[in-house]
Amino acid sequence: MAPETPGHGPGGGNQTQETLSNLLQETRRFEPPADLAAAANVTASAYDEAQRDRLAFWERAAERLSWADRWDTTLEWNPPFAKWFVGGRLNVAYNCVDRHVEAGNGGKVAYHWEGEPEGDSRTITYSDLQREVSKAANALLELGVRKGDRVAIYLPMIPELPISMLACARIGAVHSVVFGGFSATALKNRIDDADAKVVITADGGYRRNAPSALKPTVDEAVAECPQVEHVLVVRRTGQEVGATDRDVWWHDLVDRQSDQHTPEAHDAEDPLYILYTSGTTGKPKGILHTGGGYLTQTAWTHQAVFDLKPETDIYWCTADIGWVTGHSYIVYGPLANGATSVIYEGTPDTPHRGRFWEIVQKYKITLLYTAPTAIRTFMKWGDDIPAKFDMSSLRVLGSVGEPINPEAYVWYREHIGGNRCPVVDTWWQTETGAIMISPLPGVTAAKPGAAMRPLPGISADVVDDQGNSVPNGGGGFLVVREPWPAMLRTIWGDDQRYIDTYWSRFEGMYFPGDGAKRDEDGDLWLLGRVDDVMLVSGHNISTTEVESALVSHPKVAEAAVVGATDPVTGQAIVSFVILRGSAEESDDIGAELRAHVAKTLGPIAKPRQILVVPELPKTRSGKIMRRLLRDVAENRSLGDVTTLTDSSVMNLISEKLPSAKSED
Ligand code: 6R9
Repeated sequence: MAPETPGHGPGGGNQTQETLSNLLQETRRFEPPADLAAAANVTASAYDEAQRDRLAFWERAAERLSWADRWDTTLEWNPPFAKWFVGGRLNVAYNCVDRHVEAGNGGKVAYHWEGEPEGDSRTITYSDLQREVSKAANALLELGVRKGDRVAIYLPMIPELPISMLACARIGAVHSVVFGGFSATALKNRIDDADAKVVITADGGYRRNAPSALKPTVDEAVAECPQVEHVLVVRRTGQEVGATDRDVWWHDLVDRQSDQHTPEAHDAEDPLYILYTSGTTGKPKGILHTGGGYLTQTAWTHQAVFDLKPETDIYWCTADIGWVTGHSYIVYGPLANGATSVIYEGTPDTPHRGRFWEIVQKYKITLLYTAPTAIRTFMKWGDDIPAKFDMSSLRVLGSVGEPINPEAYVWYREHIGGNRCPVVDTWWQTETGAIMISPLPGVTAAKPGAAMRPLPGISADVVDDQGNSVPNGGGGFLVVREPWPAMLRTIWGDDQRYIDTYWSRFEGMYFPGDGAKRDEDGDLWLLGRVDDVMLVSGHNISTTEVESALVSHPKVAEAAVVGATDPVTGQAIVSFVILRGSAEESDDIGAELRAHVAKTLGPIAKPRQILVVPELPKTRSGKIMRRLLRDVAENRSLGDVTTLTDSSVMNLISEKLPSAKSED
């Protein structure tokens, strides 16, 4: 979701001394638990080591993997094109699967898979995974897939999804996973852009207590994709599927394959996968990742940020594998580390709103990684739901996807983590491939809402409009100054767009499109997309700070704010809020919340309007789409709604604004 037009952002080009206001003051601190700190995988010395010699630090991280041939050059940097571990050769699937079996851990569980229908579960050991991946690799070879070919994967959250990805990685084919909620047009565009010759899908998956079909969408998409030679179909729901002459059932083809396959080593810089960003507008960008650097950083960060102890931890990342979080922290990072993970197919409210906590209790999850959108939903549903479950197994909690409001962080810490577990707020992107900015659970005295410091080996900074570092207490643009192993290598088929989108705003720096501030202690706070920044009476105010102030009111579960044109102040702040389950909507809630924001952040940030709404528009990966709220607030007809999860939400919101009309 990086900007299409670098140069948009705080200041709108008309720069004053202040790039982005720093309004929110937060004094709460959470020290790492002493026992965790004493046994932590990574200690404070890692920062010094990486500081002394960044490349040597990443070499040591790469040495955690098994290489067929060691690299001769750690980094080849022809800005903005990076190559890591040049000359090195490895097989990513071997690293994720076979080497654990060879080390005697074949009986260890790789995945506890939990289907949405209760009681529908599967346990997959590393030996099972080795056999399944080998069979799938042999099947792809039989279908004519060769090294470098692209395979589109459009599957629900079932074991065949990671198995398919690993089968591609094993033979050197490039996977392009398309989130199972995307439309036929979106799927077709992605198949075309990557020129995929095989599509792997299923009849359907389970969602909200019902089978939800996938195959008809694939049929519609591939009808217009002559380059697709085969469609490999997993039977999951048993729904009727229309058969075409390109279709082949997974159980017919894969089940009869040999479960032996010898992985060959691939170049560290051979493509591993393409993943289209969850961008809100424009042609999707195919973010290209390669094997060696990507696996190095996902594996290192996963054991560092979650303090993973593979022998004892049970880890659960609730993301969909269709997003980068699932690629890096359900599939590649955890498997490279030999972890035991849980994969859950369904939604958090099926068959009841305690499903997540029931899963935590059932598998005795120790490490949990989820998103602010989910945490705010749980806050809205009420504290009594998680209270019914035994979650004493948990020891580290993670957050990713959006800035986490301090109040949501504290709620997560208290109601899920029993005030015992550190919360790590991890900032990164599809483009960065792996976590970049995050606390370390055994080192950092964390502040609620702050991603804190760049991880060892990462040179992130906050700069002003001219690209100069802002002093402590200042806000501006987040940038990365040095290449990192898991960075995107380019946009698939479009080097120029890669240069324009990420490397043109600031000379020699990667610009992710996010705003940030560096507080008085030098710690980093992410402030949302710079395109969303509001310009009120000459001040650049981030949506994040105002939203966090609203969420800090006991009646508010979730908030989204936008700047709407205002004759007096340039832009005025319009807020959309969802109340907590326990709060009643009263006539004076608007006045109460406006006063609360003014008191928390100062009068400059006081919203002009507060609208209580039942839902907020979100992307399919759960990020608030402020652009559409801006359309509502400014009485415009709605822009592109194709990436919205549920377009009826916009009608519900428009009804709340008497003067606004939605033409959706
Ligand atoms: C991993 C992922 C990337 C964008 C990113 C930023 C936002 C993600 C965040 C965060 C604040 C965090 N974002 N994590 N903002 N704090 N901890 O989400 O990838 O789907 O590509 O989105 O998400 O705006 O630029 P992706």
